Amino acid sequence: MAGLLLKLGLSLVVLLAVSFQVLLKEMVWLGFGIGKDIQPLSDFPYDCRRIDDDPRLQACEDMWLSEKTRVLYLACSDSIARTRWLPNNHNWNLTGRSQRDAIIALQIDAPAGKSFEYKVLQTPGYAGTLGDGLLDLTGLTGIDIEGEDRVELLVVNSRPSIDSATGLLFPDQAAVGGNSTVELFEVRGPRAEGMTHVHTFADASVTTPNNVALAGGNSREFYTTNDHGPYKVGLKSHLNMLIGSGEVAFCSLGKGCKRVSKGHKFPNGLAQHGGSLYVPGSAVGGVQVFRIGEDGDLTKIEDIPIDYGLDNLSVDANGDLYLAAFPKGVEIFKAFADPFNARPPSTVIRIRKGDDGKHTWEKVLEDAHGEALPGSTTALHDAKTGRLFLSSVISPFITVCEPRS
Ligand SMILES: *[C@@H]1O[C@H](CO)[C@@H](O)[C@H](O)[C@H]1NC(C)=O
Ligand SMILES: *[C@@H]1O[C@H](CO)[C@@H](O)[C@H](O)[C@H]1NC(C)=O
Ligand SMILES: CC(=O)N[C@H]1CO[C@H](CO)[C@@H](O)[C@@H]1O
Repeated sequence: MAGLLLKLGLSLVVLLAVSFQVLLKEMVWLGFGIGKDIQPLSDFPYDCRRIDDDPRLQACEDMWLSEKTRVLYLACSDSIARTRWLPNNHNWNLTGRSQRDAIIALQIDAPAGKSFEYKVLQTPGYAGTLGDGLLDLTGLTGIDIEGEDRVELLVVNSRPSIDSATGLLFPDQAAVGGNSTVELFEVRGPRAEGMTHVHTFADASVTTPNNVALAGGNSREFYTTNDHGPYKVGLKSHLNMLIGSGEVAFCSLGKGCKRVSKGHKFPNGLAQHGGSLYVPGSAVGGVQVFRIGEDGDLTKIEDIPIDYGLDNLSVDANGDLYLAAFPKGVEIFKAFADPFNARPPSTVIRIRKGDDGKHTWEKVLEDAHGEALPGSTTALHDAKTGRLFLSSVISPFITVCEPRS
């Protein structure tokens, strides 16, 4: 037994040493932005403004634009609470858990001062965890239902775990990890005051979900990234970027979920377009492209190497992909430590498919000094107006960039 343990221990050390050599170099380069020309905002043809005096537009991890109804849905939280409770970041302080996470429905064609008219969507009838009615929002996607004004939203809900022995929340969540689920809601019309809960996806293959993407033309089948893979807590959870424990899972209403891809290094905001699934990596730059097959199975078809730590991807109406990226990965950790004062640099990258079917990328916006952009975790392009919306899991504001005419 001792021999076996030693052997296991040794192979782990060897594995780590090898990973360190290969990976650490790349991570250090990405982490400190070595060898990059990080440009100031003024180099780009946009006028950007912060919407920074609105506590409801805080810590909006993710966004989805309903092209049909021109409503931008944002998964917003509370910047301070994010530093207390965020299972994907190993923050386990239940006392500090946000009491006001909500989906914000922003009417992007109805300006109101420097902001826009919006509704904070209520969730009547949604029980939350043990009847608290709370949501713990991170990833979000949605779909316009054909022939109707209705949209359906899928959200990642990073909930705390319940101790089945006591029927109460585990007092020490750090020991057991959270109980993240994916929730399906429907919103009836662009002016709706609330959203109706339709289904909770809770599954053993959905362990550390970070973001969601539809698999096809409905909300009943989707992909989610387990950013830490199966490891919610413990050493392997902390080493996820080195050991590449990240996964992609596929869920189908009624059939449950299964893991369809492994070996990812902190995969996060994935996106689907035209039968392909795009999975970015935060720890090691680049986007992996998969073809969606039978029953959610994935076949890798392309690697798009990009030397930035990448975050959430979104697709616009033209089929272009927009990526929020960290020119200096380490700066985002500072933002987590002090959300109200940090000025992390950020970059927005656009990926386009060429006539030869291959993808190329270019930088469309960068903010070397953190003048106006949040430490972006999501960038969304409104193809109709050319505007860019930027939001961040931690920043206490969102940013709107208007193309300069
Ligand atoms: C947990 O959160 C509460 C409320 O925000 C805070 O007062 C407390 O200091 C936090 N505890 C730790 C250990 O950080
Ligand atoms: C996790 O959430 C699901 C769905 O609400 C629930 O059935 C399950 O008991 C929860 N498990 C834990 C450990 O909290
Ligand atoms: C690295 C990072 O911040 N990625 C974010 C991408 O979006 C998911 C959910 O939308 C967040 O949980 C991640 O933190």
